[in-house]
Amino acid sequence: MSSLSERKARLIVHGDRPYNAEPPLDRLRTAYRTPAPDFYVRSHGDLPALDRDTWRLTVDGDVGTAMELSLRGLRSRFREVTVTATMQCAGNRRADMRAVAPVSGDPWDGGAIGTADWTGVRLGDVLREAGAGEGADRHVAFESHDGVAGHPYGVSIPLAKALAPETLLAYAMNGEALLPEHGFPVRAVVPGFAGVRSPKWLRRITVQDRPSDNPIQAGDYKLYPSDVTPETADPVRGHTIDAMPLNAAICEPARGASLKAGANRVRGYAIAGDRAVVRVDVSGDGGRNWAQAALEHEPDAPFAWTFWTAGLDLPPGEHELAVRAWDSAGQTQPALPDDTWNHKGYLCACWHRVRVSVV
Ligand SMILES: Nc1nc2c(c(=O)[nH]1)N[C@H]1C(S)=C(S)[C@@H](COP(=O)(O)O)O[C@H]1N2
Ligand SMILES: [Mo]
Repeated sequence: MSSLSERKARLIVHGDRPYNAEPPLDRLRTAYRTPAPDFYVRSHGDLPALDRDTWRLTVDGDVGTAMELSLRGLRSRFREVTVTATMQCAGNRRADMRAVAPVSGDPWDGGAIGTADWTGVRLGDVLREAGAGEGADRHVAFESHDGVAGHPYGVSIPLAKALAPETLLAYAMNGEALLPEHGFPVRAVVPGFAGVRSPKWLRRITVQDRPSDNPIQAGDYKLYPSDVTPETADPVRGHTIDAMPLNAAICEPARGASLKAGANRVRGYAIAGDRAVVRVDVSGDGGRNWAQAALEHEPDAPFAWTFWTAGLDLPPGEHELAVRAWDSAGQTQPALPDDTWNHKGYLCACWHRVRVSVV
């Protein structure tokens, strides 16, 4: 295994402490399953150093039998499953919103997203074994080993999503043990939800009758209207970001690329949460004319992204390429970052535009 500093050197690093980094978009587009060293890293505190042998997971709260599981116990008591799913940060593509007006947070380009085969056990199997109380108003709260401003990292998801077959306690990514920066030894993977709801470095799972009161859940990752400011933001009224919107990005050519006149290939990704991407339109003239991209999607991976490729015939000059995806409900993306701008810079899902010069 490469070292963390070797892996860091491969990525665009937004910050060292906490460590946040994303891959360049052209490299992200080379493999449907993102190799772990190329997978974006989003952390809120320092990376905890955990030991596979002494690690324990507590399952408690509104359960018939509280449990304490070792990694070996988790693996031997529950059936192993693999789910191919995309993980995406709620701040992916924030840089586009920052171009409209100032926003808080790291200026992610379109690389705060990646897809992997996640292997582990179903969270639902563990909760059923513990005898979790059922009921629509229940939530499953997670606590992790990393600390953020004096609190352990903590979030929650509704019980229904915790019991869904795609939701995992994962210990492997693309067939190998999780890397330290991706949650070793065990993390949750909640496909379709914003990455924030997939806690890394798990230590405790609690079934309860309300969402987690941890600041990450109760205060952060809320979607606000455009007229709300940091001073007026009321987290109780903000919308809790769980499911992610339809999105797409151009990975190649790169912004500012110099291209040859004539036939050019444009490639990228699109993602529609738990819906399917049914169409991707690509424009060579800022969205006046559109061409259809060819789609590439794995049949048994409803929570994984769609890769797309389009051919565009480009004349000499300065051009703005643009992409917009359509989902199975016939919905498409807003044209401009202004349309959904919010001061936290979350859920930037407008047409992705890339300026190129053609000679
Ligand atoms: N314990 C813990 N889990 C966490 C985080 C964190 O800082 N601490 N960051 C979350 C966020 S915001 C995202 S987008 C994903 C990123 O997962 P990755 O770093 O493996 O790509 O992890 C989530 N899980
Ligand atoms: Mo995130």
